[in-house]
Amino acid sequence: MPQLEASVIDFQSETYKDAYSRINAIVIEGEQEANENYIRLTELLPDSKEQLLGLARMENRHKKGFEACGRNLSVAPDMEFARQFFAQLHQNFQQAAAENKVVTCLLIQSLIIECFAIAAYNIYIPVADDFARKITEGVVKDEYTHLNFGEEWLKANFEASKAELETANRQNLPLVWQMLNQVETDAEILGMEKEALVEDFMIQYGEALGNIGFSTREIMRMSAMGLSAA
Ligand code: PL3
Ligand code: FE2
Ligand code: FE2
Repeated sequence: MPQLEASVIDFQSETYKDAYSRINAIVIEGEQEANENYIRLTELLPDSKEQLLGLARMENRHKKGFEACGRNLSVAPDMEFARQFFAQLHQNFQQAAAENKVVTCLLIQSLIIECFAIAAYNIYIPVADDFARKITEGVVKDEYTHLNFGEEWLKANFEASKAELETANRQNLPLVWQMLNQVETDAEILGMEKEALVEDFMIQYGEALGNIGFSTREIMRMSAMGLSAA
């Protein structure tokens, strides 16, 4: 089924607003956790403190933007659903941070979560209402700079990070496919196809792994980790 066009979507229907209450909450929670994760990373990477605080401030702005998108449609975000949605990834980040595993933290936040966000926002933009489209277009530009922060650091420390990156990828990427399955139905109501989300994610994530220094063969193996079970 091709992507729906924004012009045929009824943004005020109960079906749309019900699905939006969960997707909007996920995005708000994701931006909130991203804010906290970059602040936490300042303790692991004190030399990059100012830059990380800048990223954290952007995440806070993104959160406010998406809260406005929900209000604009008179939708109350289901934050409890969203906290559950991120629980496992959240716990993995917390545990890695407690163990000072900066490579794992960067993989979870700057690669996986940012690529997930970029894919979701890119696919959402053509089917969003006018208000949300403008907000999301501004946000997605910032997300590329967050992804770039992780890429640059991991590229500069590639040989020392490689083994930990592969382990962290194996532990965390399957969670993304599970998360996508959980929102598949709601995303479709918003006009977003799961296949398009998977494809865009694989492109962003594969490119990121290539920029860091992985070979094409390694990228193929890593970026499909856990996908067959999804
Ligand atoms: C980090 O800057 C942002 C983290 C947000 C993560 C969002 C993941 C969204 C996945 C849900 C798929 C539907 C997207 C809807 C777009 C508004
Ligand atoms: Fe963000
Ligand atoms: Fe971000």
